[in-house]
Amino acid sequence: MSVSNSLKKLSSCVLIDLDGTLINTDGVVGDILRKYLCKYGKQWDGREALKIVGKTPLEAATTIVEDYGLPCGVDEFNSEFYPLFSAQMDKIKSLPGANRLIRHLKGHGVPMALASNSSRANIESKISFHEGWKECFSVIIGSDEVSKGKPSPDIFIEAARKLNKDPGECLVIEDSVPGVSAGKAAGATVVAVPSLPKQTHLYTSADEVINSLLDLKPEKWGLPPFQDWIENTLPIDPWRIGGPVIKGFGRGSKVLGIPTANLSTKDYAEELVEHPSGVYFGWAGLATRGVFKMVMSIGWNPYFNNTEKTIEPWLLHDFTEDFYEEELRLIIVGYIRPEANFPSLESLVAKIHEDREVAEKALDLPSYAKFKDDPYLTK
Ligand code: ADP
Ligand code: RBF
Ligand code: MG
Repeated sequence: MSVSNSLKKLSSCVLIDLDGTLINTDGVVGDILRKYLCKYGKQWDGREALKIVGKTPLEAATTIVEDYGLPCGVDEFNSEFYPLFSAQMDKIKSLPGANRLIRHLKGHGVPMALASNSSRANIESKISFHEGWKECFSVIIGSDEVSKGKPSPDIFIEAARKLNKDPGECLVIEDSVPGVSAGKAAGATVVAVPSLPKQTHLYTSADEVINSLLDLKPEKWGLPPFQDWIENTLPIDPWRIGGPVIKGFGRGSKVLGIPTANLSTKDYAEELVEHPSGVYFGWAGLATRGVFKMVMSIGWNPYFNNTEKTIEPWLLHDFTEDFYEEELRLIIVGYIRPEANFPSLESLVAKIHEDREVAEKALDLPSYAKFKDDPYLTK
């Protein structure tokens, strides 16, 4: 999957997809379709999302009309869907790390093109809600400006041409399978950031598959490195979550020797979209016991291949008893790494202990230490 260093082409510019890569369009589309399909007595099945990711608007509409057997034509569907979608466009949020990435590249003078299967007019409307984005792109190109949308390479070839670059000098960043195919067919280097979980196996033609934009290492592709990592940690906007400690799979202490006090993910569905799965750290408060350093995983635990996402903080303190059902408060202040799979339980455990050391040390840095006294932890 990853190319060896000797074969690796260095990039001097970036061609980036919009929906699912920089913004969470699927969230809003899903909300609209859920209500819209009700009208026809149908139920929106999140799994359909897989089929429409990366398609042109016409293809996506055709798929929905056919799959749900709607008694309307594609044109009628579009004429009803688009006004609903336009009215909600301001609610489409940027994805984790999107702002950081484009501001970093812009700041270093890296030429950037926005290359999307959506129409030019739609792209312009969507990015108008994100301050400063339009100015970051010297080229914007939609599928209505070339003869064929992705997976055809046309969009990326045209974007490169307008940047006066050879596609081979371009790094494409894409969330969808058709987008990755388009980038490779154009001759570009492609980093995939799948927008749907557990789909890595579908992206074998990409040069690299990363979990979120937070994991992009621009220097791997000849672009300027991010400078915001501090001692192997990436500061994030502090994220406060809390609730009663719930039962997990009973594996933490038993199988790994690492107890994790699980929190319910139910109340945090929306915020979890804004925070990719991965290993994070911060401070944990238990009203009657105090405030402790904490390192945690959020996600599906690839080694165990869970079907449900879990939130699992390991409090860095020896407790003499369990504290199930007690109110646990967390302030998550930094990111360490994506979740990974491991060849053995020992190597998973060793990695978690490495995470613990990174977190323990980082939390003494003033910029992270100051949150220890936050009233949210114990109130
Ligand atoms: P579960 O799968 O139910 O989460 P674990 O084996 O992971 O079970 O154990 C977690 C429980 O252990 C927590 O809910 C908490 O009550 C207790 N516990 C004891 N020490 C710690 C610690 N240092 N960090 C987190 N939880 C701890
Ligand atoms: N599980 C994984 O499958 N992959 C990981 O990379 C991973 N990293 C973790 C990092 C930390 C700091 C912690 C506390 C847990 C991590 N786990 C990971 C989760 C571990 O599998 C989980 O806590 C146990 O399965 C208990 O439910
Ligand atoms: Mg646990």
